[in-house]
Amino acid sequence: MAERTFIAIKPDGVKRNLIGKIITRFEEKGYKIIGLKLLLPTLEMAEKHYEEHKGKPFYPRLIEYITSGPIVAMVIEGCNVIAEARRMMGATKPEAAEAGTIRFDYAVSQEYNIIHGSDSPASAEREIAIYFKEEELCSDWNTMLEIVTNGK
Ligand code: D4T
Repeated sequence: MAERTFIAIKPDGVKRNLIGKIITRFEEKGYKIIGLKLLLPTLEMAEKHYEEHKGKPFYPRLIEYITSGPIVAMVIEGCNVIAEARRMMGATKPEAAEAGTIRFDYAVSQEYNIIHGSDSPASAEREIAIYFKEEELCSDWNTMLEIVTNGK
């Protein structure tokens, strides 16, 4: 069944010029990008996004990090995309991430780990709503392509 998930290339990924490489992995896998923007997360967005971690020792640094520079926020769609995108990202700790995953290939720290992806359908829905309005999502690509290629 087609699902949607929220993916963010975190500030370290953007600063390290990895936007294209990371987006390419999801495109080449076959997922459809239906939402895409570069933005500087506000404190309010960051606190909403990471509310489950509020009170944990790493929370203040996590908020500082995620608001320290622009992120690339994305919504991607496809079969089992929530779990599969997490598998493509690899474990939170890069040393535990499997070879060939994004975190294995590009990250060395659990704290600065390049990418975020929703971990469940409920998180995906909640996180998408923090960063996107429903009207900013384009899921009718095939129709748009028809128009472009057939002039209809
Ligand atoms: P995110 O949410 O950023 O995609 O990461 P994960 O889903 O893979 O991991 P998480 O929710 O457990 O952690 C959120 C975020 O906090 C940082 N973190 C986590 C940290 O700095 N120290 C820690 O001990 C933990 C557990 C890394 C990711």
